[in-house]
Amino acid sequence: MGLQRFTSGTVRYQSHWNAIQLFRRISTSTVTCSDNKINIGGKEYEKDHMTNITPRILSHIGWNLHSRKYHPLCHIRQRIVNYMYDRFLNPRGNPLFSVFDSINPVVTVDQNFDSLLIPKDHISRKKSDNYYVNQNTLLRAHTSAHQTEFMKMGLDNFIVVGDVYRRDEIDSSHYPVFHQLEGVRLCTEKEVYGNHQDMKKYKLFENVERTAERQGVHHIEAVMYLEKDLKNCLAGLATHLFGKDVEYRWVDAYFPFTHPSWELEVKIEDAWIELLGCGIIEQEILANAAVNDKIGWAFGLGLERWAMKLYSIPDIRLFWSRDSGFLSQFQFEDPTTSVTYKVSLIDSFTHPKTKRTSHCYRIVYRHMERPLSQKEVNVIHKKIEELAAERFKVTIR
Ligand code: FA5
Ligand code: MG
Repeated sequence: MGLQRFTSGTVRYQSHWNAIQLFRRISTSTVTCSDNKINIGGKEYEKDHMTNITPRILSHIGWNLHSRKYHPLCHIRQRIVNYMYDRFLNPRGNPLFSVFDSINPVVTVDQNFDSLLIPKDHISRKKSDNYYVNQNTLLRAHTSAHQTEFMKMGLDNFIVVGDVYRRDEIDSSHYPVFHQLEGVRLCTEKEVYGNHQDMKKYKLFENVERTAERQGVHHIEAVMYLEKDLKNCLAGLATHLFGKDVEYRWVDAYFPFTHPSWELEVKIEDAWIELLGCGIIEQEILANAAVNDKIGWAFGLGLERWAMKLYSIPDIRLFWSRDSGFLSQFQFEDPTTSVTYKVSLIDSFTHPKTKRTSHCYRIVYRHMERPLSQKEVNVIHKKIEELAAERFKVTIR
C-alpha cells in the first residue's frame, strides 16, 4: 500500500495513513478503452481532440515494475530509499523521508505543468511529447507532478516513485514508459543554520535581484547550504551504489520549477549519461502550497538509468522482458546483492587431447515491438561472432 516496511514488518508513518488512503494502486486489469471513453482504475474519461493515448501505452499501466518483488527496478529503488532513510534522520533517530509508490499515474494538466510553473506555451506540453487522456488529463510525464499536493498536505521530506510516460523515440536508453524517483526536502531556518553558530545571523529570505546563482527572494547563504546538502546527497548516492571511483560530473541545467538547477551525469563506457535533474525549488511553488517559512530542494531520477549502470543492463527495453533468462538473475532477497547482467553459458567442454575448451551460449533474439525475421537475426548473430572473435581471441564454431 505504498508504505515502506522495516524488515521486522512494522509499518512506518502511521500518521500519513489518511493521505495514503487517497491513492489506490491501479492494476493492469482495471484499464479498458472504448470508442469514446477510457476507463483507468475505475474512473471514466471522455476522449476529445487531445486524446492520443494508444492501447499499447494503456497496456503498460498498472505493472508497477518498481514494486514487483525481484524486479531490478524494485531492487534499485529499495537501495536508493534505504540510502535516504540512513542519511536523513530526525532527532529521535527515525528516517525523515516518507515514501509514496502507488499514486495513480493519471494526473491533471495542472498537476503535471501549471503547478510547476511550466509556461502555457512550453514545448514540454506538446501533444507530440505526451500521452493525453483528454485535454485536462494526461499520464504523468514526471513524478514532479505530485510535488505540490504533498507539500499542501504538510509533508517536508518525501519520496515519490512511479511510472512516467513520454512520447520519446525508442532506443537502447529511451522507452515511452519509464520510472522515476523524486525526492523533495523542505527546511526551516533552524534546520539550515541550526548547527552553524556563525551563521545564525543569516535569514532564509532576502529581496535581491534574481541571478544565475539564486532566486530573487533567497539569502545566498541559505542557497549555498541547500546546494551543498543536495549535491552531497546525490553524489553520495552515486558513489554509494557505483563505488567511490565512479566518474561523475555536475552540469548546469534549466527547469521551470527549480532555480538554480543541475543535472548529474556519470560515465558509462566512455559516454556521459544523465542520471537525474535537480535544483532549489522555486519559492513560488512553496508559496502556492502555503509553505512560507521554508526553502527546499528537489530531484528526479530515472530508475532505469541507475539500474542499467549498476547491473550493466545494455538495453532499457529489457526491463519489460518476461524472459526468465533476464528476470532470474535478480531473484534475491537482499537488494545489495551484486549482479552483472549476462547471457548464460549452457555448456563447457575441454577436449582431452587438444586441451582446447569450447563454450556454448544460448542467445535469445527478440525484438521488443515485432517478430524478427531469420535474416535480421543472422546479421546480428554474425556481428556478435565477429566481436567475440576479436575481443576474446576465440574461434567461432
Ligand atoms: C524531469 O523529469 C524533472 N522532473 C526532474 C526534476 C525533478 C528536476 C525535481 C528538478 C527537480 P528529465 O526530463 O531530465 O527531468 O528526467 C529526469 C531523469 O529521468 C533523467 O535524468 C533520466 O535519468 C530519466 N529519463 C528522462 N527521459 C527518459 C527516458 N525517455 N527513458 C528513460 N529515462 C529517462
Ligand atoms: Mg533531462
